[in-house]
Amino acid sequence: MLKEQRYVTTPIYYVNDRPHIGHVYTTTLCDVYARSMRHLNHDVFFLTGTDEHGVKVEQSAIKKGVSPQELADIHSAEFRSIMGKFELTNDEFIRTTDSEHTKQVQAFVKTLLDSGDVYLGTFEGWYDEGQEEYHTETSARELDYTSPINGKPLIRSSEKNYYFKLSAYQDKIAELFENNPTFVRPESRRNEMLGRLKEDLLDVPISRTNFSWGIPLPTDEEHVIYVWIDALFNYITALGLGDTSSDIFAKRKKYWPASYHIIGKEILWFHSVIWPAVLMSLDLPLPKCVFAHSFWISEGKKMSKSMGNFIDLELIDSYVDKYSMDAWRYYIVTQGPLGSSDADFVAENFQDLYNAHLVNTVGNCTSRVTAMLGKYFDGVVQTESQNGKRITFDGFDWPTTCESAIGAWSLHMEAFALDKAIESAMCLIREVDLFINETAPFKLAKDETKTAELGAILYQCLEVLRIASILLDPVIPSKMNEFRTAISAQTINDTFSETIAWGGIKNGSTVEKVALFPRVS
Ligand code: ME8
Repeated sequence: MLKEQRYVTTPIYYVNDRPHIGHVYTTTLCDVYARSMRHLNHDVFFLTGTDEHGVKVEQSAIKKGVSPQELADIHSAEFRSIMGKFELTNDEFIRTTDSEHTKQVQAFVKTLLDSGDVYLGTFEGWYDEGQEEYHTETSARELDYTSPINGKPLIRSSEKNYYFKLSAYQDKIAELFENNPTFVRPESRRNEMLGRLKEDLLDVPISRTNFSWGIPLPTDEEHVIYVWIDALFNYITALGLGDTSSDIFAKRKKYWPASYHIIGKEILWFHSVIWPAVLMSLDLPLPKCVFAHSFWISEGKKMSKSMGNFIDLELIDSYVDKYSMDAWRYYIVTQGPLGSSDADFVAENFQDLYNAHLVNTVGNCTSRVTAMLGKYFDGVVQTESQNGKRITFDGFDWPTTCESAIGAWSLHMEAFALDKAIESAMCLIREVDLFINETAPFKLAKDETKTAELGAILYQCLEVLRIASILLDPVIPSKMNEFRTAISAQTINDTFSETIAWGGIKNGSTVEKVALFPRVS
């Protein structure tokens, strides 16, 4: 079967500081998407990594008395370690100090220099040091001359740099937005960009001279490549697109263009305007979608170390220890800021959601069904048929219900509506609870003439739970794996449509009682 490619990327993370909930969140979203696309038998490439050059890293290193490379090594290793820890299944972890990356960035910049889209010029504007970004007079005024990210004053600054003629791409970018209404999602973010695109586009620096920790400009030693240009290229250098004679290119060129660049809202301009214009200049295809989620805030306020509401790895660990890694993943993916509003991380909400969704729904239903099979049939799965005919129950056409849930799940996952996809699986489980309440197997168990019905009810419950467990697998992989092992279900193999089809559980197979999500107070 010919597989389709799916390429999903996270931003690459700055190594001037340690990872926090924001980084874990974006990467987990991509992980859920990547896992679901693998289940759907697509050929997936999931990229993450670290952004290691620039003033911020240079200055942090000076403060700590280490070299920028040493600082980058320490923090990049910590970012890499969160991948294993949070069960994030990235296929590659790129570092912008990797020689494969730097070599290709120089090659791309050389092509830009030769294309006529780059010139040496002087620019004066309002500079956000933390974000390494220039603002025009209008946008600086709107921001009250302070950084929207860290609140520090913008600095009036003038620089002689190489500039990319973003202004020459004004019409093409406008066309891109017009012709592809889903190029930027969600729609509210797209509208923000459309608003900004009404102003004349300013050319953007691609080189800097005020620091040295960066990739040297191939044609002018006084300049290093601007960290944002260096960083954006990671999405294609990881695939070897800048070195067409490499093995990496031969193996990975098929993944471009990306299906999704998943990012936070604060870096959307770079990804949805500057990056496409650079790709247009290089004559390369554009990513299919840039999806910008909103921010986690904490206990009602912007996260800040000085306010004491910062969600760092240590705090995350305390949740993982108390509730399990899967519970952590479930909470951030279903309650996180995927849409246009920020999401508030509140300890009480975590506990409530854990109890309602994981303990009372997934945990309770799986333990209820496996316990009844143990009690009434010694843990042996019965057939759902009698005299060659399926026993059915009024109002519950399970094969059809499951089929439509699987269809909805697939569509939502493909569209990166992860919360909706997960909800379609949770609905199945709630319906199993309803089925149990309506058919009352515990009553049938008292009547020997009803053994066939009882066996059929429990078969159907277990089979729906098995199917739901495959659909929930991308978000809570360990627990769902534990469940499928306990019910002797086959592993999720290469043919999704067969594995997920009704009838996967064979009668005669054995089932152990499970307790997936213990109650926590
Ligand atoms: O911007 N809530 O790196 P970075 C949710 N190196 N997500 C958050 C968040 C929050 N409160 N805070 C951060 C950079 N994030 C550049 C990117 S890409 C070519 C270069 C997440 O370490 C979110 O994904 O500051 C955001 O875009 C990213 O972390 C920024 O990470």
